[in-house]
Amino acid sequence: MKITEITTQTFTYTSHTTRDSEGHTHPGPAHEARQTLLRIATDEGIEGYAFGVNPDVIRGIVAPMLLGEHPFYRERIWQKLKERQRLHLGTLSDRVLSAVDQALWDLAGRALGQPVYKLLGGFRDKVPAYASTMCGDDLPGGLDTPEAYAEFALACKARGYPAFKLHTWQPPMPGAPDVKRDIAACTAVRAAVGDEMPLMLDPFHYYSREEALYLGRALEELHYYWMEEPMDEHSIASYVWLTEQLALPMVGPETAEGKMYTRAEWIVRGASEISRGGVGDLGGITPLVKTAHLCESFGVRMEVHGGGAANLHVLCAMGIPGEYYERGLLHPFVDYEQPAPWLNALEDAMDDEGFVHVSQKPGLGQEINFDYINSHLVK
Ligand code: XYH
Ligand code: MG
Repeated sequence: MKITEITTQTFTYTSHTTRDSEGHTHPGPAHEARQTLLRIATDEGIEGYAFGVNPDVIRGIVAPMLLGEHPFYRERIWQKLKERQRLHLGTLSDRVLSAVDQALWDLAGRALGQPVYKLLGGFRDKVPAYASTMCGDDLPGGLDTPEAYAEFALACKARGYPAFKLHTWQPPMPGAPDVKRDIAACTAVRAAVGDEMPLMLDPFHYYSREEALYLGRALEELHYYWMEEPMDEHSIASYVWLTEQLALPMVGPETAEGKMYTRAEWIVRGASEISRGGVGDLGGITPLVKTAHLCESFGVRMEVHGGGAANLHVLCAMGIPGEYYERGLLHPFVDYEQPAPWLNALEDAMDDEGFVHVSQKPGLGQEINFDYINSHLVK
């Protein structure tokens, strides 16, 4: 089998979320947005798909490297793309590698008639989800006050979520960042849901050591389950210092570049108790599985960053399983139970007990609406 064609299709859809100047998502007025489908085709008629690539990078860098390759040689392809990144980091990002790797895993599953997690070595078929909120805002009735977070946490608990993670207020929101306001929101949520529900905080990502310590000590008093990325993750020494001061587990790194290599450095230096990574951060399913095995070798749990089919398949194939599937980002004004316009079904439908079930369909199991895509193509 050989890769004979790599194409992209960019299409429009109506979005109800916007991004602020820092890139955080919030509810927003309906507006036209664009998405891109990556398609990898072979001489045997089997195809693999993924979403969210830059067509120019696929056409200019990726396609010339992959055409003629056997699509099952994912490790060789991923290594070649990783090496090519060195002088192309501005274009050949980990997110591009992630989409290409996901499409190759999807293709293999479709070719062999198996869901990806069973190709990886299945461990479980469902994962408990935690509710992961959008960042705070100033929308009346949104996530604009500590009481609003408490009310939303109760709604998520009633929906069946076994755990709840706050992303609190970030710049450019007025008054952000504010450690005391973060603590007020965490206190209100704990008071609302009671002492048993696991609660986590993912605050402003650039607090000082002193602010992060002050915040962590407050979360210990509130019996929070973990804290994530309170400081710049490029300073491993700061996280080593913080973990030495706190019993509260630190989870990371999430956004620090460097794939599984960075996760290895954090583990050997004791910068966090729980590791973290997702297909988007690490460059695909292939490196995320490498990282899961690295963590297992050190007896370290890895909490997977972000939702989506690819992350869910890896979560269902982990020997030391990440405890939760991150479902979100959620907000009182956003109906998360509606699938994306280009999919016929949610990738992460959750049952009443708070479990997300991995697809048993071949490949990644995304139910792609090709008719929708073809009728909304950008000319
Ligand atoms: O919006 O800054 C953010 C968050 O970082 C979010 O995008 C990300 O999904 C996360 O932190 N998840 O834990
Ligand atoms: Mg995070």
